[in-house]
Amino acid sequence: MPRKKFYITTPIYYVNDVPHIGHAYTTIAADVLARFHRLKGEDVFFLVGTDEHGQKVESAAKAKGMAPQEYVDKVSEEFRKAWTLLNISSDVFIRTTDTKHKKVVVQLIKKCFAAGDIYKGEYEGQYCVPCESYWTPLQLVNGNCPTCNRPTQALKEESYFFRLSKYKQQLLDLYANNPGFLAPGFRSPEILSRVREELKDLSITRTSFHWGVQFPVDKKHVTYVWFDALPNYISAIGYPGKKFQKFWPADVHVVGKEINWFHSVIWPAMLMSAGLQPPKKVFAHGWLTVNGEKMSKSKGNVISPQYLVERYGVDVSRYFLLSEIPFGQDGDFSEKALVARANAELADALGNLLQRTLVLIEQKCDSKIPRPGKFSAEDEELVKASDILKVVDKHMENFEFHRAIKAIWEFVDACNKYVTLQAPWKVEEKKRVETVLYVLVESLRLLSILVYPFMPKTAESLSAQLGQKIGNHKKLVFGKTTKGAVKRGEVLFKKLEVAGKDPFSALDLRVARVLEVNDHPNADRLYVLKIDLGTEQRTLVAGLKAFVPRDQLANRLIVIVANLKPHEFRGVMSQGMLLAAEKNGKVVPLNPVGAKMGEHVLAQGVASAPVPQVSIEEFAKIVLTTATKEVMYGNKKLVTSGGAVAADVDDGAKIK
Ligand code: ME8
Repeated sequence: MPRKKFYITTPIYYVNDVPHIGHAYTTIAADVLARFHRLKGEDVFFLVGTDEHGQKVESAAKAKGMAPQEYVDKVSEEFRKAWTLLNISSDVFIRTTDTKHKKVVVQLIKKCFAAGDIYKGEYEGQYCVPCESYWTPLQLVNGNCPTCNRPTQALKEESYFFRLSKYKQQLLDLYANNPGFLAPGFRSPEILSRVREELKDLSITRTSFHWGVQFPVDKKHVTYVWFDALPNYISAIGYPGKKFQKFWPADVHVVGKEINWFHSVIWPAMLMSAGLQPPKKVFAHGWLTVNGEKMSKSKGNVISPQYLVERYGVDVSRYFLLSEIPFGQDGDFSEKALVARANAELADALGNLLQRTLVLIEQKCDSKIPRPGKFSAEDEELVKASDILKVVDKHMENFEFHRAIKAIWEFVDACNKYVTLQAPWKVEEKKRVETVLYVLVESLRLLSILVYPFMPKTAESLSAQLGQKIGNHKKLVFGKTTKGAVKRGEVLFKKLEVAGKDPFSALDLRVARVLEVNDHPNADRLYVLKIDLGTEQRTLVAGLKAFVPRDQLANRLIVIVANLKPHEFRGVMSQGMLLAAEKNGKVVPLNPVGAKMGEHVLAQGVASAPVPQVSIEEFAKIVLTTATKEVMYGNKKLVTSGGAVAADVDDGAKIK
């Protein structure tokens, strides 16, 4: 019997933005499924990648003064790095600028053309440039784009169309014959009614920009970004070759709800036109907010995968995102909730269970896993409680990660209760002690397999500390013959704290280089600076014009509050604040002597744990001053790798 195959994909993310927690959320969920299906013994193919063409990307490259290819190479690499950080076990990272991919796009378009499904027409409509979407007057919200709420523009251009309307009945049949196709189920009524009522032909080419796949039917045209992006799911598995024959149709495309229409309607219709099978399922999950707010660059509350991993660790972040929010629903990411869950469920429940068990085996059995004696009723009860694979499997099949985790943690709780009640440290009879400890080791071995998809590193450490190799689902049966010696290593989870206790630790002070100094268009006393943080460029507004000549600012290093809530100064948004020292009417920017661009500025002896954002009021409570021309936080110096941060003013200056 050949192994069952499982082909799972994430969206390919646009490279006009750097990776953030929203992208991480989808990708982690898909990774958990991929790992779960590997444990089931299936032949898994897991695809991730980047969407690199289109007007948005062309404009983003231009804004950075880079050639499009150079720009997409750079940002695509950031996604790759983020997925390595988050321990994503993808098989292929597809890029739409790959030559092989572009060939498949052309092949697919030719097939649709040959089927009579592509024709030339004229497109007229309200167009949203950032979203690359035309909208009908009915779809606009107060005249603005319904997705991003920005103004749209009336546009008319020659365009090729895809006969989407022709596939109405076939699409409705697809949904009717495959009840699991539109998932989660509560999203299907909206798709069904839109397909029934508003299925129009789709404009699939543009002439207004160049960065994309040339349209094979007419070289003046560039292929619309979705007609270029969606085929990644077949180009990545070598359409029309052997791998494609083996893995297509995809078992599931995991996407965010805002791109459900493209995946559930347009993509199957394209495939039908080309004579190919539609995927088996599109799962559209909900939207994440951060502390109750929509994430946005201008709000400055975007959380990066690096931040998550550095601050909380990869497994804690993975666990939290999937245990907290029912997949499919909208949900909120809050660091307070993360810390509470991590401490209770990970450090206290799972971490302590392992720790207690290992210490007892060291003390009572010289680190060797003992042979069990006869099982008591309580032992048998725990064995029964360990038999949860079926339940977990059912939840995973339904994409209900939070339920799967809950079922696993019920077992963790049962184990903890068991240790407390059996209290092996008090028991006299040696065989009974050994039996209890054996039951615990075996339970933890099962847990290592159960938690593996969610927290692979933790699972590996857990099984290594038990002296075992991590198993698959075949090994997920409570046995009586597990042998070996335990090897206590690092604790699985350290206790976390919500931000630092010292208010300074919430700050993200960083060294930046000034690239440009311009006058503020609407304010006499303000400069508008363009600065470089190494990882990104930003705009800052600074009230220095009366104090510092332009040429003394240009190209020098400064210190900024990088996580200050962005603020608009007379029409110019300042993304952070330059720090300067003021005393007796003299104002000088802080001087990070010998520092490197982008590095963090710390207060000696204060742990740094920057939060995503601080308000100006919070910042104002943190008093910084100067002593002997150095910048101080209380009696602690502000430092970089170059030493103390300097400010050429008298002692006791105010820093702001
Ligand atoms: O749409 N909450 O790319 P994209 C949850 N290139 N998920 C979020 C999120 C949030 N706040 N923000 C983003 C595109 N996502 C196209 C896809 S596929 C052939 C082409 C996740 O960079 C979610 O998965 O805008 C969403 O669908 C995706 O990122 C959008 O990524």
